[in-house]
Amino acid sequence: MEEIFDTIADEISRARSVAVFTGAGMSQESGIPTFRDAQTGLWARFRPEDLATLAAFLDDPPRVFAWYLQRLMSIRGVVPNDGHAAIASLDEIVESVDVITQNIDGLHARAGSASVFELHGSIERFRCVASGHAFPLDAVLELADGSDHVEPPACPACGALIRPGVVWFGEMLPEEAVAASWESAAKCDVMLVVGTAAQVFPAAELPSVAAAAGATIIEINPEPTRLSDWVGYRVPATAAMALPRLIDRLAPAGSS
Ligand code: BV8
Repeated sequence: MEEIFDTIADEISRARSVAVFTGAGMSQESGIPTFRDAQTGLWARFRPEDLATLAAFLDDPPRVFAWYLQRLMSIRGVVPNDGHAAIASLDEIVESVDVITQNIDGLHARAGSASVFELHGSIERFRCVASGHAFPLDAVLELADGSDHVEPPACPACGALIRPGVVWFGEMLPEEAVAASWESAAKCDVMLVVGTAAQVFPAAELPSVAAAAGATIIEINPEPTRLSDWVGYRVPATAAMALPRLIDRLAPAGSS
């Protein structure tokens, strides 16, 4: 496997622009369960449309709000892993680096990546379901009691329910993040695709957008995905194992 790291490092060293497209696998080694892992996956116990939709929230606000509170508390307890740190260090090596993430855990920004587009929002943001007014995270954290039912607070301005600032199934992705992500994918020389099964759309279209524009696609994932047959390079390894090995070749030890 060593030679593939040399080849990929050479591709990146010649790139002016790199896009890093990440999914739940990126945070798995930080201790956050992915969605599809059979045993620990968040969806192992229910179907996504059962909870991750506006309809589910309006149907049973305390149950859905409690699920996000539980996930928020678990994310508050973790830190970025060596994979997040390696991606952040690309900012010092490549002229232009954008991180396009499907993750809602905020770990790329906490690791220090300067340009992060959150296609599916953030679990650390909350807003009024009616007006979209932001609601303070601290006020939400005070409600966390680990239970399966937590009454969402009411918007102080209009009394409507406060909801998580994530993109639910059936909801449009944030316009700004979409525009920036599609632009980044269309202009990058290399796209690293890390830790995603590429099954959720429209985000999963991004590797094809980059490839159509002539980018080299590099997949880092211990398991094959629907992309694996056509990507330029496939590294059958985890994010926290593969990415630091790649960076070591790009910024030899002791370099500034
Ligand atoms: C939209 C936030 C359009 C919430 C998420 C039928 C009905 C309705 C909609 C649809 C439909 N059919 C298709 C759709 C579109 C739908 C969709 O794609 N559905 C899928 C299920 C088929 N998409 C949408 O609804 C989107 N909106 O289309 O709107 C529209 C049009 C008009 C008008 C209005 C709207 C919105 C999608 C966003 C949903 N929100 N998250 C929350 O988190 O609760 S999605 C959520 O799941 C994540 O954000 C992520 O995107 C996705 C999980 O995927 P992955 O990240 O890939 O994770 P997964 O577990 O699947 O895979 C992990 C991978 O990592 C694996 O490959 C594994 O091998 C690997 N791995 C594991 N460990 C490691 C590792 N890799 C590296 N290192 C490791 N250590």
